[in-house]
Amino acid sequence: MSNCIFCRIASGDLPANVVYQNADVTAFRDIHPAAPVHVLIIPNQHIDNICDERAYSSDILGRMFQAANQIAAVEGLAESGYRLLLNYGPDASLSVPHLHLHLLGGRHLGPMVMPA
Ligand code: DGP
Repeated sequence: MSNCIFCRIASGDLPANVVYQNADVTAFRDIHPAAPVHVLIIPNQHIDNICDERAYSSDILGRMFQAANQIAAVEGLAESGYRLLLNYGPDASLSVPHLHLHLLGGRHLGPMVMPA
């Protein structure tokens, strides 16, 4: 999708700090990092979000998680640990309508959800 920023990053049309890319996925550092390591893993093909049927018509979710785990190891997080996070909808503050997985680590990440 030509007007999707993450499609444009995956195609190389828009600059980003890309840390990993293969035929299926691209991973790049988040522009607003919430942790010392904050990488976004996206499918190269446009998939709107986790409710999009296209997320399930291939093994793209598995490939995204596999890439995330490989990147975590390269980033030195294998022993200290890390968090994989996927937002959907306004309550989760989803802001970019292209499926993406957040890889966060490099410090203690605290509680999974901010207490109410
Ligand atoms: P989410 O809230 O799950 O939709 O997170 C989207 C993330 O994408 C957010 O943490 C900021 C990041 N982001 C948005 N635009 C860009 C961009 O142009 N480049 C990079 N590297 N990250 C972006």
